[in-house]
Amino acid sequence: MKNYGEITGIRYEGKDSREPFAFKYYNPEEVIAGKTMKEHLKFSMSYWHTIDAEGVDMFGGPSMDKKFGKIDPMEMYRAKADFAFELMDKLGIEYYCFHDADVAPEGRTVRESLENFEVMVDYICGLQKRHNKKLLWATANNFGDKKFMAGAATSCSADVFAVAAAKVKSCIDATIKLGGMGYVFWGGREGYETLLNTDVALELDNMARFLTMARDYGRKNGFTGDFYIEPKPKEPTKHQYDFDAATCLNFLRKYNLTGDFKMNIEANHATLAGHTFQHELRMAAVNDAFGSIDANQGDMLLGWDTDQFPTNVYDTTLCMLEVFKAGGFTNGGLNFDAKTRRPSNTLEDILLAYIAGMDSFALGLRTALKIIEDGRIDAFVDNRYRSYREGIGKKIVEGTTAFEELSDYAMNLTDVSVESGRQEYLETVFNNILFG
Ligand code: XLS
Ligand code: NI
Ligand code: NI
Repeated sequence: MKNYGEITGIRYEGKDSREPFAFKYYNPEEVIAGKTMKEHLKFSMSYWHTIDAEGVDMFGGPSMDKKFGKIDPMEMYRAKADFAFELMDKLGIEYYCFHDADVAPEGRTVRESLENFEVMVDYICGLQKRHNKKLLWATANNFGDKKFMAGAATSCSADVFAVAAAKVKSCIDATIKLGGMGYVFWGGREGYETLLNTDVALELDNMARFLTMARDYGRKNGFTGDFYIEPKPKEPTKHQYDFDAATCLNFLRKYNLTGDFKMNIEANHATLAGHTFQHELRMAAVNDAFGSIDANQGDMLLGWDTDQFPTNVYDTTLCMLEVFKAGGFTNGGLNFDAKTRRPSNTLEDILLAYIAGMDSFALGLRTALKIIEDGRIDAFVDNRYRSYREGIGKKIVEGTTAFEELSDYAMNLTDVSVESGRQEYLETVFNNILFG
């Protein structure tokens, strides 16, 4: 196999190619359903997993070295940034996402860290222009440092709340400077372990105060993109406040934050919440909050966030169907919040992992379109609800009936029956479309 340095760019070679460093299904410039594949999919690189994570887990240290031979922290982060943009070039990825802590070294004080961050944002701004890349979204790492051990916006300490605000403020500034169209809030440690030490009412109110101030700051300073909440049910805390899309939407409604905030749905978080990926996407979409996607997959036998590169074509197909139903991406995209397995520890593995994820989503895009074009599944659903298009059903939908009339109607019914849902049949239709 070639080594990383020899690989200039990953090209589309089609499904019969045996070249590991080539796309089999992702043909970026190919136009399908009115847009290029690149425009449909809007792939993004996650800085934290790709550029920083070195394979550390609970049982062992790094299995990779991403220090690029540097010792001076600022020099190291510049080398990381150079590598990041070179990697995006090789893969033909247009977008990227980062946390403040991914792109700059921590200083000894809050001030020093923010200054390092600002310097690095300028450096990245230059790279972004030279390499013609775009920031999909940024976020603040308000969970890693020990000061965030009891949360950030939901910490018991007002000083920590203020530090979190300072970090989000500078990340919003960076997002504006870099022309980013999204800003993510993943709850990090916003949640709790036990009610014996927790004032849930105050913590939730404070989280809303924090998000409201962030929204106001962003809008005042010219941020016109979307704010996203990324739901996750557990990990690191036992009860994460942003459990799933429905929980987040309820929170946003209670505190009048809908409109500015949409969902960033992560596949692995959906399954941790006991939902399917497509369920979470649909819940977001039907509540006008479909935003962006953290594309990865979990392992159904493991109960944690394994953040694997997505290779399950059923899931990518169902995901892309939801993306189409939601009208496609506007400010959002498909961010690979995914990392190679610890033993896949070479630079080539990073390329191969992205190729796997991008090809799986390209396949998902192609198969989702086949399902839409075939039309059998949509027609089935449409027909299943036809009773709401006539008679009493029409009146229910139009809001022109009431319990008195419904009761009279019901009492005159002699036979009440429901048609079969035909799930197994529909599953074979699905397979038939996918595999011919
Ligand atoms: C962690 C989250 C995180 C967010 C960004 O589980 O997925 O990586 O995407 O903070
Ligand atoms: Ni994520
Ligand atoms: Ni995750």
